[in-house]
Amino acid sequence: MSHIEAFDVLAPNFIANPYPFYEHLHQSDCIYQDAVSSAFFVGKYDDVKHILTNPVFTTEPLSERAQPVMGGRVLAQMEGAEHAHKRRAVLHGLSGRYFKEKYHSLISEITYNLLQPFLEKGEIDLVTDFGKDYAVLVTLGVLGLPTNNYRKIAEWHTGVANFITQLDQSEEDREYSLQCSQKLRRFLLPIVEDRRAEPGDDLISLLCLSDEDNVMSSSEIIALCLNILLAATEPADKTLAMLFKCLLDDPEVFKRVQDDRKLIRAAIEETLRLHSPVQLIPRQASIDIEVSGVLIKKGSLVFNMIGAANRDPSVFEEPNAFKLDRKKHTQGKDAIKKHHLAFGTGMHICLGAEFSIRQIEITTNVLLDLLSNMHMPSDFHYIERGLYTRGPESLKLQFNSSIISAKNVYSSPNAMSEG
Ligand code: 2IO
Repeated sequence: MSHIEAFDVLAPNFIANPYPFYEHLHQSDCIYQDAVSSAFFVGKYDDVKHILTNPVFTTEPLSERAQPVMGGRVLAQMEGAEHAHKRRAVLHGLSGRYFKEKYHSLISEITYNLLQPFLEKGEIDLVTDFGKDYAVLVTLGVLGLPTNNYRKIAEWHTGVANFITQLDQSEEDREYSLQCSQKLRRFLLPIVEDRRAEPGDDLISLLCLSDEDNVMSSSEIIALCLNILLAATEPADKTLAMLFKCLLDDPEVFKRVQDDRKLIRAAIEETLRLHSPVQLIPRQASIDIEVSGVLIKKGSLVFNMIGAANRDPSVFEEPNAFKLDRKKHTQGKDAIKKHHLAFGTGMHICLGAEFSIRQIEITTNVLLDLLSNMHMPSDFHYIERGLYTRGPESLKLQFNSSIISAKNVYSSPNAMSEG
């Protein structure tokens, strides 16, 4: 193992821009062990992939990081029959069939409704005016939860998310996060019980109904709901805003995507690789084990640095460049190997991956339809935030819009559903 300068993941310069550090990790070709916490930081693509697909590395860190605010175990902490059954139930509720029947029109309507008040102004902040509400509303829609009080739910969700993603929370903030979690669970309990008695066609009802031999208790369903609320909401506004930042930074790419909407998917995938909204995936070694010549002792905390692995120069040519055609150039048997790790990999690979790409694709289509001549104001100061989950703090856009055509296309509930 070659040597690497000490670094501090909580230091302001690391948080402001972790990518130079990641580059350094790749250059020194090593796994870094923090002297203070003795945690390992893994940045090489092959090492991260190896760790995430090897069950010797467990998801035990989540029992401290997530379980207290989830009110139970998250899917990533489960295995065997329980994992298979619950994962299948959620995947079913997010499947293509429901997407066509419900989610497609739900997502385009939410997008249009949130956009509508800004169309005349010709200006919107894609994160603070749009993305935060958008992310919560889509998740609430999928779960079939009422949206009249969605700002409250968003507030509770933020409290819960902070517990998990802020590595240096104060005692006071932790207490607040736990209160948010409790409020969310109190809000969900009567709804889950109602759905059990009188099922509808939403995801909570599907979870109540799924598989007679494996009936889930209300507290299990509530923990799953909190898991879904977090996993679906937290990365959504970040991915959308990062995508538009990438498009706006490269007018040629923007025009190609604008003119050929089939390219939106490739643009989303490349955004996820280059600006992974989930930057860290923690694991714990359950035995002494060597990775790339480094001994990782039993019980060690291992941070898989997704943001680094996805820019590994030995896997991705010109790793810091946004290339719309990247996938085309990684054909053959290496194609799978070279897929980015933004959704993780192995048995706990994100179950919402396909749903989330379709979600962002629909919203991007609506934005491209309604807003023309999009640009960031010249005095806009761009800042990214976050170490565990990361994204733009704000993304100011100015544009021209055609309100008349917008109303015709998006205000009727069935206008966007596919035949
Ligand atoms: C509770 C970090 C937003 C998940 C999670 C820590 C478990 C799991 C993930 C993603 C994204 C969140 N891990 N979703 O990385 O459910």
